[in-house]
Amino acid sequence: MGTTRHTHHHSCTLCEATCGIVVTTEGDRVIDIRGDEHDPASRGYICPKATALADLHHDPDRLLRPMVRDGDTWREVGWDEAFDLTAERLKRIRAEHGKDAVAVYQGNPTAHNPGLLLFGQPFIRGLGTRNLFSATSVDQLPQMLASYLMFGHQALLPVPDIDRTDLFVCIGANPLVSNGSVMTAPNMRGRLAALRQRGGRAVIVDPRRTETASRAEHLFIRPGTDALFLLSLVHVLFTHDLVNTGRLGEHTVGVTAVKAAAMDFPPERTAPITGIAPEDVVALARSIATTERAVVYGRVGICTQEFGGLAAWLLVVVNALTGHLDEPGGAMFTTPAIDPIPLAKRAGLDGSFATYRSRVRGLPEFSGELPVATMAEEIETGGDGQIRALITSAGNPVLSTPNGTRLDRALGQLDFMVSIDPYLNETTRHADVILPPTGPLERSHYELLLTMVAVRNWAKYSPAVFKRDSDQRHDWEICLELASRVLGPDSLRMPGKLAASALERLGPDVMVELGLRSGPHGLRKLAKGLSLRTLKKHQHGVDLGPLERRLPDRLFTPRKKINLAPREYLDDLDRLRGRQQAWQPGELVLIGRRQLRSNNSWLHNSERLVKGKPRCTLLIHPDDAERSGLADGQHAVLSSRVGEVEVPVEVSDAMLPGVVSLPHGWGHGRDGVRLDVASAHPGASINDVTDEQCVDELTGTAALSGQRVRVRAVRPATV
Ligand SMILES: Nc1nc2c(c(=O)[nH]1)N[C@H]1C(S)=C(S)[C@@H](COP(=O)(O)OP(=O)(O)OC[C@H]3O[C@@H](n4cnc5c(=O)[nH]c(N)nc54)[C@H](O)[C@@H]3O)O[C@H]1N2
Ligand SMILES: Nc1nc2c(c(=O)[nH]1)N[C@H]1C(S)=C(S)[C@@H](COP(=O)(O)OP(=O)(O)OC[C@H]3O[C@@H](n4cnc5c(=O)[nH]c(N)nc54)[C@H](O)[C@@H]3O)O[C@H]1N2
Ligand code: SF4
Ligand SMILES: [Mo]
Repeated sequence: MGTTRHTHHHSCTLCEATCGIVVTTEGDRVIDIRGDEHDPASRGYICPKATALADLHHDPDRLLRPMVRDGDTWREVGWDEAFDLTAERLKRIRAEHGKDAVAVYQGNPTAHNPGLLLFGQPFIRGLGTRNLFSATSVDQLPQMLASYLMFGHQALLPVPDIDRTDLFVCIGANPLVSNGSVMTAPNMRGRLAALRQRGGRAVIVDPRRTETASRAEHLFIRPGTDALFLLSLVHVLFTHDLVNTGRLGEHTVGVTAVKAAAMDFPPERTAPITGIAPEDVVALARSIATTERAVVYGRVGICTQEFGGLAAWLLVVVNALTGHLDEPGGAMFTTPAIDPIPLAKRAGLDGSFATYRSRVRGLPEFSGELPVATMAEEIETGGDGQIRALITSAGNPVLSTPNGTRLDRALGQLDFMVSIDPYLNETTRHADVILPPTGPLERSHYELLLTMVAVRNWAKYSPAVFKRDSDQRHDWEICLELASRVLGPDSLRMPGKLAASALERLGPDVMVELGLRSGPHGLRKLAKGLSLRTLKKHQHGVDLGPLERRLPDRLFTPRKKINLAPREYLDDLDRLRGRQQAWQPGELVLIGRRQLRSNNSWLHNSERLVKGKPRCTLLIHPDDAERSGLADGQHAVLSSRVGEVEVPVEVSDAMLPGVVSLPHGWGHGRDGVRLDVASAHPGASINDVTDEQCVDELTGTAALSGQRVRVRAVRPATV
């Protein structure tokens, strides 16, 4: 009825690509979401998930007011009541049982939410508990550890310079579906097509012929064996005289130690284990070394496995030994407009490793966090330091961490749980209080974290699309309020030593302004430098150019040297040597997969993203299907030491024989969730099968990939 339409420029914050979007609204409705053609990074590209931002915004299941649980029923309460109750319970538990009795789990959307990053972190760190957990330990922890041990800072992650490389070696990542991770690069399909067009190559190393692999050269690898494969690559580099550390040679220590370590792993010895033929290893090593602009990149597949630590280290080693570190077309470092590293430094977040260990299983701390694979047992096991209360923020660990069934049970035995989350889902149903934050269209956005790992330097600020309701709270406001009530009004000392009360009025935008001005592209450095005002004028964002050489200046190691051979890794090689067994016939191992129309566990409540045939299927090679008496479409029971799920099978020769694949993030059939659409498309949770005892012993990262499983037909196939 004559309401005017407005267009807003914003970013999709669902995944790391952070594509620019144009949102058309009419009154309080989203009418349309499309790609912003003038966004310097995404240039009009979006994936099908962007439109789901509208579904999230209008989702009748989205919580808008705090909820308090009374037994099995929930009631909406005012913010004061919710905060009072939460603070009172958390304070009492801390007073009675000590700081470690309150645990925290932070999930993935934290990374896409600058308010939560800037204000959540100080609150959570301020609790002073050892029981901090996050999705990091089911994800990129090994890569952060490598950066910490080799470059001196956990956040100094190398990024593949995808637009200038001529050889993209991609190990354990599927960027055509994930849209790139630790590589903010919207439209990977376009970028890989451009690579081919300029005569370049992409080589994918993966146990499945993925969407990315089917458009590139592909080497099948047995899950969990990447460290062996990479050591053989290093072996060939040395034995074929292909090592050339280039410009950074004089800033690198440990080359001899790496050489000595690799000599035990000639490709002939590792081939029967990895499944990659020696001649393929030699050819690839030669290509990497002789292509001027080449890069070796890896992600989730190399991290969440038994030797994730070693594999993440060796990726950097190969790039360094072939002169592709910090060189155009290689593995480079960004120059973000707001540099999070000084911020992290001030918050004491440079990194740390194994300075203490978890109480029950002795898993190492990383940067003040313990591996989430141990969270359930830390709740269940009595004694000093037992977890009695849990704060979850932007996470759904019941679906996203190994042995979700056990965690599900353990959460039920907590004295108190509070969740900062917009949904009543598989995890938050255990909470006593849910504090729902504003949604992505109701807050301003500056891309703080992902500009650290983008393939070009760029900056963008977007004001909120919708003004939030006066009775809604941003994540950062929730964290600030909790900090003030649980830890005291002056507990949050942010950069610049502003007290909580001052920050309350200022919020993340002011932090962005301060960060921009003091950053490398800021007003202080350049006459026409960046400030919030200049960014507000450039609503599509500002391109700050291609990545530039940053080393050795950007190194944070004591002597400003790249440490190619940290002791931690050399010591872990013995464990790897002990595990060099060829595969047993009939052995079956599990890997995961991601799907374009979903994002971890929390986008299945959008009808347009879940419609169509069920997607939570078990991919299995025809030979394995036949041996198990399974036909396409039939239901199978997938089982392991910890549990079993029933899933339809999809017979596919894209799988390496002996490997089956189930996507993660499904399993919405649990009682008590308020997810209308998702509950009608529940699927099964892979993490009801993954074993929380399987970890990379070096880093504590969950070894989700490569676990032994069994598959049997629900009913034998009829003949
Ligand atoms: N088997 C297996 N397991 C895996 C993986 C795998 O590949 N295989 N992948 C792992 C990886 S890489 C990751 S990152 C983890 C993800 O693990 P999690 O982060 O634990 O899970 P998500 O599904 O991302 O859950 C996000 C939660 O945040 C809420 N949320 C969304 N936006 C916001 C917000 O702005 N503020 C707040 N406060 N809450 C919000 C959602 O409602 C949801 O409850 O899963 C891991 N688990
Ligand atoms: N559409 C969509 N996009 C997403 C997400 C999503 O859920 N859906 N999640 C986001 C998140 S949180 C993240 S962290 C990123 C992840 O981004 P990616 O890492 O690019 O995504 P994955 O699909 O997990 O890719 C891992 C690949 O490793 C392979 N793999 C498994 N085990 C092994 C192994 O032992 N060795 C090797 N070499 N490969 C192995 C798998 O087959 C898979 O192809 O994606 C992000 N983007
Ligand atoms: S790739 Fe899709 S989900 Fe990711 S930011 Fe772009 S539009 Fe959003
Ligand atoms: Mo992730």
